[in-house]
Amino acid sequence: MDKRAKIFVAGHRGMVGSAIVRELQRQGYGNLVLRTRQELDLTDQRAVCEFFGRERPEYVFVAAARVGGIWANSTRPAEFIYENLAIQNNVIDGAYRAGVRKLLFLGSSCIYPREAPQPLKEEYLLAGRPEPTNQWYAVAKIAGIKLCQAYRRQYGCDFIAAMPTNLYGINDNYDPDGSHVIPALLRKFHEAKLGGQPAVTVWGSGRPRREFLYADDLARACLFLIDNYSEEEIINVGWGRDLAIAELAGLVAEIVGYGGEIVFDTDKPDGMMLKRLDVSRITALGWRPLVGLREGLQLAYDDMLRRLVFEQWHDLSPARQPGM
Ligand code: GFB
Repeated sequence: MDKRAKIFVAGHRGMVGSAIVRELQRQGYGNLVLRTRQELDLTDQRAVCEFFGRERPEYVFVAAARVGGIWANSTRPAEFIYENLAIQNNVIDGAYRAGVRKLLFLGSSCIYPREAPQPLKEEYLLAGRPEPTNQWYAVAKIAGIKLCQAYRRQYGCDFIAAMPTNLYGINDNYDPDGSHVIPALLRKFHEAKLGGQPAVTVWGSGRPRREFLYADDLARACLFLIDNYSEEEIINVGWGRDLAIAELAGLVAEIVGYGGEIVFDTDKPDGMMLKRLDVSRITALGWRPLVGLREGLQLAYDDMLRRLVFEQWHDLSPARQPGM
């Protein structure tokens, strides 16, 4: 990308979009087009079409999505399937009509079949049924991948799709019912420490394993892929290393400084037991993550504390986050 290129980051207020904007600015890209949800509703086809016709960006990062943790995914299926389908239909088709030079669509590791072999290779897409707790989100994201592939085949658009592993970082969502596991645990252990609570409850058995990537590492990967990847095939972004949720809970307790007991609520879902990405394709291109889990958790905790000084918990729970 030329440093003067006009770049639209869809979803720039959420965790992933804001990380992409930070990275673009850090690398000296100054011609960014950004719209809040109030300024441009991405589920509104006409508004999105008009926006693209008027602004004519050259590059697009699709980081806007309805995202959430396991509980939000399983209890609000209509929002997860409808809003994601609408946003990606409008943005991808609008980008094609406006002659965008390159677009990067963000999917998620949950697009892979529940029973797929580990680690998850890109070719396992659609080789089996998705995990039931997030099937609605997965089906929408798979449709987004297929849109990019179809527009490439029929219209020759340079639209690529990256599949990040579970993400965390600055600007995360801390709503207890909507959040992913890392912000949920940071908040639970922090509140338990302040309140002197003897135990913290962690959902599920603690046995599922997850891989976590710091959002700023994903942002670096997105810029890297825009410059170095132009294939129809999807591409995974992660570490290729995972840990059990019980181990993660221990690590978060240590970082927060909580010394009480950790108990597991097996009435809550485990979701996929294993979800580790095969990252050989992106590492062969020369990209690697930089922020390890312990360091990233400390940075995320510092961000949570900083935001809490100025805001209340309900302000740390945005309705729509970019996503995975
Ligand atoms: O992060 P999480 O909600 O997403 O949950 P998924 C990961 C694991 O952490 C699950 C456990 O086994 C949860 O049961 N867990 C333990 C908790 N305590 C908590 C807690 O307090 N809150 C939460 N949220 N989890 C999501 C998908 O699946 O992953 C999305 O639903 C998306 O569609 C995202 O793909 C990346 O990894 O299970």
